[in-house]
Amino acid sequence: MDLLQDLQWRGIVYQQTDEEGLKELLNKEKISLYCGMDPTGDSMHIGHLLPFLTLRRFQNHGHRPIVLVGGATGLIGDPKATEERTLQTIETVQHNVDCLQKQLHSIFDFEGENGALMVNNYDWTAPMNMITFLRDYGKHIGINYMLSKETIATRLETGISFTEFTYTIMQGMDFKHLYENLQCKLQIGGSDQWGNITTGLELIRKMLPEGSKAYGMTIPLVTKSDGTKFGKTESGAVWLDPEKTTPYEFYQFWINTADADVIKYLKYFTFLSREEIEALEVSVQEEPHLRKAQKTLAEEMTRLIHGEEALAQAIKITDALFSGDVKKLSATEIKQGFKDVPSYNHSTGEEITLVDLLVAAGISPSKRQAREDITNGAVSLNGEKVTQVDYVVDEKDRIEGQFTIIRRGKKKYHLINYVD
Ligand code: 545
Repeated sequence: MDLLQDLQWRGIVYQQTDEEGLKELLNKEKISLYCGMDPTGDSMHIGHLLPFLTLRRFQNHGHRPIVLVGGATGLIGDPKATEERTLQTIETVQHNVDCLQKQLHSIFDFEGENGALMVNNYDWTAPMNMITFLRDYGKHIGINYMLSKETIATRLETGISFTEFTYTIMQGMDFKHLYENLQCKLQIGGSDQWGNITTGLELIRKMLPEGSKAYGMTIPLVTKSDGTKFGKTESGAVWLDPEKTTPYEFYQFWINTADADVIKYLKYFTFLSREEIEALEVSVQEEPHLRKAQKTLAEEMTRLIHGEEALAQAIKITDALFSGDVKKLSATEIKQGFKDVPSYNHSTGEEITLVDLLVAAGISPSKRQAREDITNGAVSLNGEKVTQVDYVVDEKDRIEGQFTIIRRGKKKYHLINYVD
């Protein structure tokens, strides 16, 4: 199976500007291709991932990926379907560029013959003056052509500034620049990028010598079988930045994938082979309770984004929470695994009876209830049941001096933090 067949099988190809032509080109040579990202924030979330993982698939097949971060386009703003964006300061954009470049680094291989290139369109856009822009570029792009682009057409109803209206030409200039300077022949992106990709093809066709030929490909929007938005949890987006979404939460997100979606996501997001994925498909059908496909997906994704060690921690936390045996967890693991659990600050220097602590932390509604909970065997400290009503909580109950994990009932966890 060649690369394009593999992409088709994975369901990754949405639209192509010239399917036959690209097939021929890829059969003939190793190419350079690119995908861009605007620094609208300081971290990617999993909704941005698919085009870049697709770029990585091209790299695995010997092609050279060019990863573009839009230091210039990020100052302008790709028109959203809904409303005009607020301009960001140059400092914010620069900060975001730095953060995103770091994240993108972990997805690609920058060494060797087809090592990835990281580029920033600020480098060739900022020096251009307005007269060059209007005479050399603007002249080739008709207003009617621009108005027919989906994103622009949608925004005509709600309003669009000249700034955002121009955006598509800027992205088009990038493609032309990369074609001329790095022989970049293909741009890929999400389905929302079709209009911007084709503007680039237009500039290449009109401005460069005859026979200059480039290609565009878009990737489908990731959907969920239940109709809700992919990549969102109750606490918001699933970020690649471990400070925003811990590796444990990241792992949990993928583990919770529905049976109806898991095979699709394995195809989209992992580098597992067709045989491996088809075996997991059988497992979903014949032994769904084992959740082998979900476990594999969660493992592959957490390893890819956060590395082997973070994956091992995520699995350890998951197992500890499942079995209740939380004593083995380190303080950092507790921080990750109990991020969303109700917590209570207690002063480090003070011992306290378990009954008082249960009431103070709001775990039991009254002292009477707290005593009852303890004698009923419903309360455990760091995974061990406590049945002694006059139990005193002190240093021995603190994990690494920082936390006490209290569980009331089967699954209700609370975290006690110690503060000065
Ligand atoms: C700029 C200049 C170029 C080529 C591309 C661009 C960026 C492009 C764009 N892309 C989106 C984006 O989102 C913000 C990410 C913040 C971390 O706006 N005009 O930058 C998304 N893109 C990935 C996919 C996308 C797209 O990064 O293409 O479809 C999401 O899946 O929305 O020369």
